[in-house]
Amino acid sequence: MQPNGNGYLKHIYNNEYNSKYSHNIVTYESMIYDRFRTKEKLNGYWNFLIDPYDTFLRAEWFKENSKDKEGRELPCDYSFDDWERVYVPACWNMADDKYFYYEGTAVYTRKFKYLKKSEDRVFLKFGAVNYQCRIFLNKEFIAYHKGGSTPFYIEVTDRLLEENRIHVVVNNIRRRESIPTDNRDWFNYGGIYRDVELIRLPQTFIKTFRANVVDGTNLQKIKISVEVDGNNLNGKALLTIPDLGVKKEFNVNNGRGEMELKVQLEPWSPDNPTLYTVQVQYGDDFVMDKVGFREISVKGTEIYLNGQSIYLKGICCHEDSIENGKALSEEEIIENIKLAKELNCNFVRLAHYPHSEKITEAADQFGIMLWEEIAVNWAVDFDNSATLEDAKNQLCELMIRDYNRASVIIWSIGNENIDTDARLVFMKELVDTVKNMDDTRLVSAGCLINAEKNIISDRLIQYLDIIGINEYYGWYNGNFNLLIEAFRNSRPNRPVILAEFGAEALSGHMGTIDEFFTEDCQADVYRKQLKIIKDVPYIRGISPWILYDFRSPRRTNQYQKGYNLKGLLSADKKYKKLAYYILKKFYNY
Ligand code: GCB
Repeated sequence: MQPNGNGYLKHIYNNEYNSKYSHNIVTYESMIYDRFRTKEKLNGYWNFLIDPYDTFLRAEWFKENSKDKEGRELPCDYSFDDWERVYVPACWNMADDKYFYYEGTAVYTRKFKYLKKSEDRVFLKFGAVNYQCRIFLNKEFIAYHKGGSTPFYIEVTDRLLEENRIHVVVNNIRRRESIPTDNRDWFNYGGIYRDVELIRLPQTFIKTFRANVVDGTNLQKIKISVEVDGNNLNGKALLTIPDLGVKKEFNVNNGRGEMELKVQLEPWSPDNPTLYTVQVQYGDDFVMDKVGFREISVKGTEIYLNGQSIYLKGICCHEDSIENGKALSEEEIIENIKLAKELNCNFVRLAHYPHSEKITEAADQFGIMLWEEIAVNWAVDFDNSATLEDAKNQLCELMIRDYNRASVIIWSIGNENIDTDARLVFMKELVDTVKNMDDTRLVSAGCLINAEKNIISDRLIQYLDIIGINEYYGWYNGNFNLLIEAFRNSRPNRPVILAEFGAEALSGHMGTIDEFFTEDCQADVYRKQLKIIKDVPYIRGISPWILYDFRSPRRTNQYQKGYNLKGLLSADKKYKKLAYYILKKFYNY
């Protein structure tokens, strides 16, 4: 093929096409408080195409050039409206068997109408797109986002027409330098799998809105703070909390305002998950949230909720579903929280990446404490400064999204990384990022026992509030005596949570305790683990691995068939394995 005279085919010689679309980066800085705001959903059927050669980007299809310089019609390699239609939000892997293992680029497109009303500004929100995402609106490249599990926002005020065409170019290739890195023990779903929405706002609007207890005040004082964006950065905001009889004004200066006030409140706790409606009016803008107020802290090896020592009775959970992949329905999300409650849990570890904000809202409502995590999992490219920036950005996006959720008590900055110098520097930056942005929660990470010395000695621990330990005695290591010794050898000066332990079992597969993949073997591991754990005074919580079986392409034996079977329930959540009842009983005290 020869490039023709006017250069229409020039792109086939251009391998630098990616760098053309690596600016317009959207980060946590452009996030907007949006819970309970009126939104217009752009969910529904979109046209969809897998584009393994990146032809959309290379040939700039978004420009819809149909003529050459002399005005002659050119043949066209796409017809957007005839592409297959898939539902958004969803994972493409679940749309059709032919996409199940697809990793690469895919293009989504649709048209939508926009009728200007009284609003002054308009923002486009994506709840989550895995992993890289480039947005083109009305033939222009407008945004680039990295990170597969957190929301991002783009102002489109001056770009919207009455009739609009949007293209979303998604790429879910696993990369060494990404967060998560290329290797992991879960399925790499792709696509736009959380809501796409338009948000209309006044010229000056409330960009961030936070409500929390002031630490160390015995729940006597709360703090409300806002950040305002727009022309009118000085004025008075009105705070209303009807159930506390609060109606008070506070000043906003240079776009920032905050107020601390004395209150007498019912603290939020798993047994009594009280939520208050908190509202703020500023100029033409109004925001509200349903907020639980609680204090979480550590002292010595104890964890305190509202001043009382607690034990975290937890379970880990992936965001996975047989039918919907990562795009859980609201019913499935609530079901997961209810299943944890039924297991007598007060705590869930949301592994290993940010789950939907809807589960944090459900946890607030039903009373479950949460551990939220970013996917700094396994062998991350710790020497790479771009990887660190990506991790920090995802962490900030998560913290900003869920700041008002009382249920979230722990930010986890990673899972099972080897204790190297580069990793320590990287993780210290993440700890500092948390401490700068949110001092109302605890920091942790899933760490490993030092196998050589058989002791808890990961250097990261010095920076954490709570030590998370993952260990698989009874499964990857059969010698339980080593576990007893490891706990005996260790003298942590802060609380430990066993953030993972477990064993695999195929639902209904019975046998002896010595036969791998039987329910009996899994149950025996739980029995032995719990017997050891309960006598270790510094262990202040556990979250065994895992609530229900989940997809993982690494798991290929005759029982697994593409699933990690360490669930207490089967993947469809209909069957409870023997170990489920053991843990449920252990928690029932
Ligand atoms: C782990 C990992 C988790 C795996 C689990 C397992 O330690 O944190 O991602 O799925 O073990 O089943 O091996």
